[in-house]
Amino acid sequence: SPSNSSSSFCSESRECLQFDLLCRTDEYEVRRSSCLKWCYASIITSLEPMKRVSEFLNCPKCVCVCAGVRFEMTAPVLVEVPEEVKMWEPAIYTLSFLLPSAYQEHPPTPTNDKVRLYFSDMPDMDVYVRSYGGWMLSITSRLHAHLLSRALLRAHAHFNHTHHYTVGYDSPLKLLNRHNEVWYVVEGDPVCGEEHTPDTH
Ligand SMILES: *[C@@H]1O[C@H](CO)[C@@H](O)[C@H](O)[C@H]1NC(C)=O
Ligand SMILES: CC(=O)N[C@H]1CO[C@H](CO)[C@@H](O)[C@@H]1O
Repeated sequence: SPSNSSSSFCSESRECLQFDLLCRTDEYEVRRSSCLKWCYASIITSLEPMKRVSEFLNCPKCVCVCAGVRFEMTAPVLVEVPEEVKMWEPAIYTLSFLLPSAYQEHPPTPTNDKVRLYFSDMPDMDVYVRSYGGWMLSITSRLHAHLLSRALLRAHAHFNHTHHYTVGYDSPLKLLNRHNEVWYVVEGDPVCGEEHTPDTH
């Protein structure tokens, strides 16, 4: 289930996604998160999609309305970004946030909000993660996705190339020590690089 804030970068939300750290290299981490319910909305936009994330994270007192129910925000907020899109071209981005633990068992019934919202189970998932600080703009997010994919190719790690996730933890009100991530979904066995694998002999 979601955990209450524990990791250092989970500083603003009471509940954050819990994960197991499988391994870490100088360039990325491999994490495993278990199957949980997320609230998500697909938006077609040519606007800076990260602006939408900021709007998502900037709701009063960190409460968001999903399916007519007001939730205290959890972290992180995920944006699924298709790889093939050229910047500023309209594209479908899917924004998701983790349902608080109180709603994991019985999510509310989706209603017709302005943005149509859905609930879904995200399956157990291993992801390659690169973290960065500062403000999450499309251009920085794409740069870090590019750097992560380069590192993964060098490591001969297999991952799903059709999309990456842009991952935000902080509301726009937080000015210092901001934490953002990009994720690629692991395909096959996670690759960590020999020197850093925990069970190296
Ligand atoms: C990669 O992700 C896309 C979109 O989620 C999915 O349709 C596709 O099946 C995935 N590819 C593999 C090999 O799992
Ligand atoms: C998973 C977990 O421990 N959730 C708890 C987080 O904190 C709230 C309020 O303090 C509890 O109600 C949850 O059970």
